[in-house]
Amino acid sequence: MDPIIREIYDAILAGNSKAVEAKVPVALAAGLAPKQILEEGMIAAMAEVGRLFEEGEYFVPEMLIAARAMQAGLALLKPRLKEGNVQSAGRVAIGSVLGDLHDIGKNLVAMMLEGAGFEVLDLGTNVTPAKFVATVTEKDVRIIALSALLTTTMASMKTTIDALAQAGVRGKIKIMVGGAPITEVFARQIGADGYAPDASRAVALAKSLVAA
Ligand code: B1M
Repeated sequence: MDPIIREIYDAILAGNSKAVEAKVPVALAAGLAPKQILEEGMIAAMAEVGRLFEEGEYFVPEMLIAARAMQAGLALLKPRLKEGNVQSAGRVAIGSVLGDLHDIGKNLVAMMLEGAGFEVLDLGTNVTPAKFVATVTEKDVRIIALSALLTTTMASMKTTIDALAQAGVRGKIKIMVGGAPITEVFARQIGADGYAPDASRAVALAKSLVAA
């Protein structure tokens, strides 16, 4: 691993936002690709945080401060993750489903979609099915993007899709889903139009859904 990326990785593990904010510009100035900083430094560090949590070495506070450090780094990478001169590709409403407070992956997907020219309405976390329905009814949304990180909140994705169908707006929009426990098979089972395993594939999926 590149030494600067290692420092970013270690700073996220330690939950040291200030160090992350100091090191990301150094890595960019050294010519490292934003994608490499993101994947090898930041996402890899969060995976390690998850492993340490599973092993009982980290607890919720450690996860939380690591998440804050990751968000600080993401904010600095955001301008560099955008593609240049892209035209509006459509409006996407994104949110972490009801019961789910995880937002780093959702924010990353939102950021990459914006970078690819989508207009993104970020509804935040713990978003109720009613809020998604109201957004479709009130805004000209082409895609609803649902994120879930917990096995227990996967069910909220189905509840949301069912609520959109019951409100009679399911046919107006495409629905994409993602998040660590989500699979292609699950997406099909709950009636989503597509699944993406990561943020860059979420962009490709969104493009194909608006073109369909
Ligand atoms: Co949570 N947590 N957490 N947590 N947390 C996990 C998810 C967990 C796997 C940790 C573990 O045990 N190894 C575990 C879930 C177990 C399970 O359900 N099977 C877990 C748990 C148990 C919990 C609590 C229940 C802990 C507790 O309170 N006892 C609690 C639940 C809170 C709630 O939501 N109601 C909880 C709380 C938290 C914090 C608040 C402390 C914090 C979140 C802070 C925040 O998000 N602002 C947190 C964190 C940081 C994690 C881990 C360590 C990291 C998640 C992350 O940000 N990853 C996580 C362990 C892990 O994932 N290895 C864990 C980095 C991010 C870039 O990846 O979010 O996967 P990810 O997003 C990816 C893809 O999934 C995909 O693209 C992204 C980028 O490539 N993607 C999409 C995501 N959404 C998408 C949508 C798409 C397409 C792709 O289309 C719409």
